[in-house]
Amino acid sequence: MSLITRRNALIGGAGLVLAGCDKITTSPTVQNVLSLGQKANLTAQRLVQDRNALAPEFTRADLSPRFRENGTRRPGGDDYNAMVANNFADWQLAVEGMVARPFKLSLAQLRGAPARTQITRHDCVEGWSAIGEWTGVPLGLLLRRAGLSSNARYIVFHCADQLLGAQYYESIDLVDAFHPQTILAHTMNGQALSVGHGAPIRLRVERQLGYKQAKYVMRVEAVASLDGIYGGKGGLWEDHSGYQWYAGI
Ligand SMILES: Nc1nc2c(c(=O)[nH]1)N[C@H]1C(S)=C(S)[C@@H](COP(=O)(O)O)O[C@H]1N2
Ligand SMILES: [Mo]
Repeated sequence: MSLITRRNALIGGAGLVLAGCDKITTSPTVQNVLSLGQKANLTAQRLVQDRNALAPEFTRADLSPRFRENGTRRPGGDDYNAMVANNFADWQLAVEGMVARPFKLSLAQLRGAPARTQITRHDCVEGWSAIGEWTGVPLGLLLRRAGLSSNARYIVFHCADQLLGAQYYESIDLVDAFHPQTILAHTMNGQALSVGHGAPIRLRVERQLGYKQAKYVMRVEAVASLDGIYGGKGGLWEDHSGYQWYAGI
């Protein structure tokens, strides 16, 4: 679609009418209005394009020899330990909230689902980066299967661990939720995801910083608002340390 068509669509067809009328379009006032509209449109368009752009992907030769385990390295509690002990055979991921058809999937079902593999760089706010290969189910696929409500605005990831005396959780908007590189990864560097890196599954949302990459994801919930979800700021670090909710790289 050309830029002009987009502009006309955005300003409700007025551009089409004006385009055929030299007298009006050459008047300075109308020129100003048009160029303002065009600027606003370009800004909006750039924002959307920026948000949908892919994060850089690398090759196996670029993989970091060591990928640090950060934050929780093993969730406490008998429940999690019991799940590790039987290889998450009884574990299920719940996809629920504002969806028409909530469902649960076992780890075997997730492993058998269509997957995407990507080699990306993880950037932690603490100042380290590492390149890893992630394989997992595109989140958008799960949300489509669940029939996401048109009132849903955010996807919340409920995790198995606590930090700073609070439950770890994270959230993203629908642009990131349906971004092609947003996956629930069950495999890292070709191996089942380890406990240190978030077993059985962890989020990869590649356009954002490390703390958004929720490990130990137990439940995916679609919501209309983040108000009333834990501290209300959309994530553990956002609630307790003032980190930005949108942590774009
Ligand atoms: N559930 C959970 N997810 C988490 C964390 C955590 O402590 N608990 N730490 C975050 C931070 S700050 C980073 S940098 C990455 C670290 O992932 P890694 O251990 O695979 O390097 O996970 C993020 N996701
Ligand atoms: Mo981090």
